[in-house]
Amino acid sequence: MKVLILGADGYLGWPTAMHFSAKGHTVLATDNYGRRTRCKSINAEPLVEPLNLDLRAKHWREVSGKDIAVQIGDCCDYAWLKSVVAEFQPDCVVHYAEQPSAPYSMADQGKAAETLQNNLMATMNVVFAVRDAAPNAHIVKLGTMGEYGTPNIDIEEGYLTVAHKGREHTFLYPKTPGSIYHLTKVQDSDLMYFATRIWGMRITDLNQGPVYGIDTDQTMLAPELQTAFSYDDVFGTVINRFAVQAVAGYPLTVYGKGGQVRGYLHLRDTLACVELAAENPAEPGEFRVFNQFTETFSVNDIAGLIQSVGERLGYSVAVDHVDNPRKELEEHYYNPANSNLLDLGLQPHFFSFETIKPLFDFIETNKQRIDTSLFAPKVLWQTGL
Ligand code: USQ
Repeated sequence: MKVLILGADGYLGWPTAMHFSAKGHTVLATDNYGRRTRCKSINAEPLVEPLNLDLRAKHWREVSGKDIAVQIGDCCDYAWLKSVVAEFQPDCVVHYAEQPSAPYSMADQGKAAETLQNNLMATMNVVFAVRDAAPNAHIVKLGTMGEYGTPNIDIEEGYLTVAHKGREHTFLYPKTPGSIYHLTKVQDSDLMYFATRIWGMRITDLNQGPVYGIDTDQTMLAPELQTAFSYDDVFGTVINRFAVQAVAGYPLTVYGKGGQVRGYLHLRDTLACVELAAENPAEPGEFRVFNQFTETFSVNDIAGLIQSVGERLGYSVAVDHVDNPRKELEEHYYNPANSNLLDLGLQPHFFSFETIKPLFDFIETNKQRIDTSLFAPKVLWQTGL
């Protein structure tokens, strides 16, 4: 397959590019380095800032003998994006090119507007570029489990059949997002569903939970192939943050009561899921939704798991409950379905000492770079930064 990866400089994007390349696909990796700009703008550098894409592609060539082509550009620039799609003629477009942080989107009006502008414009441009320049290509789009929120009924995969006054209809599952960022993902989903119904496009929406881990078969091959790893309160996800806090000897920052449940997955499983979606494309006119996580945990569960792994590795790990900066339910029903990817053959890497130890090893190696001022949450959902 010819696979176009949009947002290839991110935590998920670069490992995805190497994964497809390792499997023998032809990969074009693009990014506008927006993640780097945003991290710098809030003084929240990753634990290790990776090499730029050209240099990483060069190292990948040396290590694997395979090429990843790189183009730097912004998906909000339609002329650029359309020319990339027209020239490359992808079979599959993996779309990660969004502002991915809920706290960032809640910091102030400017960052909320930037998130809306970037995410909605990028997705609209991807849809039009594929429709007009490579109409048979399959779009694999990163959505989020947070689109659903935490409703008091089971969460299905994408759709809900509603019985009303003796008749039935199947709709996109009703969404209750909890941040401006998550709201943009809901709006993306509506736009893409529209594109499949009206223009017969082929789109898979991967509603992913928070990802953790640093190691994949390819990132482990050389330090130069590392991906971006954030642990700050804005761009870091909770399991990665807790692992860094454990290594730094900082009490784990459980927000509020810690009963918030989400669906989690290891970085390795993100790659497997995206590959499964790409290799089993949606049909023309089909808007396919997969809930992309492997197991559910409350924040308290995660704190306990990180504490036990950390203590087994010789760290002394305390758990703190800090005032919740977000507006979210801290005790709630949560029962999301996730059988679609398992049915396609996903074999999960569940949380365990073995799956989490490489993360602790990576953090220990870079321990001197940890900035403990990045641990406490600073963005309040009610008042911003
Ligand atoms: N949390 C803590 N302590 C922390 C950090 C987070 O208790 O130090 C809690 C949050 O309040 C939340 C849960 O942990 O209840 C998950 O937070 P998170 O920061 O790991 O994840 P979130 O902000 O929801 O966003 C992340 C990614 C986003 C992705 C989303 C999937 O940044 O790109 O879409 O996970 S999901 O959460 O399913 O919407």
